[in-house]
Amino acid sequence: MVIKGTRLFLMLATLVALAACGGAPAAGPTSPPAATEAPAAATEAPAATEAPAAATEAPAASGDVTYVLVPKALGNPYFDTANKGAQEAATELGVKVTYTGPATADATEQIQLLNSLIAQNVSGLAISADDSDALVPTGRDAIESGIPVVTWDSAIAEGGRTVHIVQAVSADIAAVQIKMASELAGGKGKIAILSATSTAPNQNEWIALMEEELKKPEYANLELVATVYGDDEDTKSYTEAQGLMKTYPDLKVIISPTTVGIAASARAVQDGNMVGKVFVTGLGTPNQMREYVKSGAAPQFALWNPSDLGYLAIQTLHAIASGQIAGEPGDSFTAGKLGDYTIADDDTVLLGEPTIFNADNIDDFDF
Ligand code: RAM
Repeated sequence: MVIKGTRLFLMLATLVALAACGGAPAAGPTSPPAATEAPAAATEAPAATEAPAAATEAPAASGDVTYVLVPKALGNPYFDTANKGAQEAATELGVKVTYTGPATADATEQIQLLNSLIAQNVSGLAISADDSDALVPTGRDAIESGIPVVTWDSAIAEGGRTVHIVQAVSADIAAVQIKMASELAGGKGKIAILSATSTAPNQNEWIALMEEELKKPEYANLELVATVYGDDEDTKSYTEAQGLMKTYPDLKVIISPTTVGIAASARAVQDGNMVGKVFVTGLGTPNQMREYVKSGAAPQFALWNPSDLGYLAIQTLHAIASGQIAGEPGDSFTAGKLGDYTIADDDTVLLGEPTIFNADNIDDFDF
């Protein structure tokens, strides 16, 4: 949380941080936004070292264009990987992409940051939203100011975005997690969900769809006993996982549809000597989960490629911001190495299908 008196400092620090990763806005006001709009996470900002230098050296094919990739929160390897893909797209397109977000996955902090970026008149925003509805007015403000808004990973509701990039079909993401959980539970027993924040648009959609999936006859013997929230913070997620195992001594599976929660849960299972009794599955990154796949704490989990997601978000944003497409349903564009995409009727663009990771393939991936 930001202490009021520090806001001006944080705001200035953010501007410096943005500039440090090649992110000074190209056009628009250079005067700083009002202090109340200062982002809370300024001091944690941009992974400047991860941005390829070529992003600033590439030919300025589109002039001085600066897009901003905004994750739910900084310090999450999933979002850092998305930024790698975003920087790759920036290099190819000859634009700048800066990476900045709130310190925690908090919608109020994210709105403050976005207000600041809108005031700086950046060329486009690519956002993973901390709250679907709360961000609509902010997204609308951006669009009305001529700043296209592409959401990716976690959507702002329609009206507050131009287009949303969907990582995989949501029902498939839910179904694969229940299938993996059922396999690990041997088809019967208690299962629990350990999610991110209680407002996370993507996790909440997947949880609702998992509850639907559990109504299928083949899952009649699985009992969902609890859904808890680790807020995409490692320590809180770890403590919540411990709490689940204590409250439900015969718990079979923890499903964690978040890369932070799944790694923390697997660690809690391992530290608590519960490997083989409680299994963890859900959505994780191979590099964070490799150890737990091999120990048996989390034998299988799923994910899409976050780098491709960040790459597609920037390619889509550029297609709209440069006027190649209006960003309307039916519009088609080419997203560099990923090929051709068309915006669907519900303002979405679909990346592809999730991959299941297990002992057989985990070493083939490095992200
Ligand atoms: C976390 C975040 C992100 C989600 C992944 C699976 O990193 O909550 O939004 O898509 O998990």
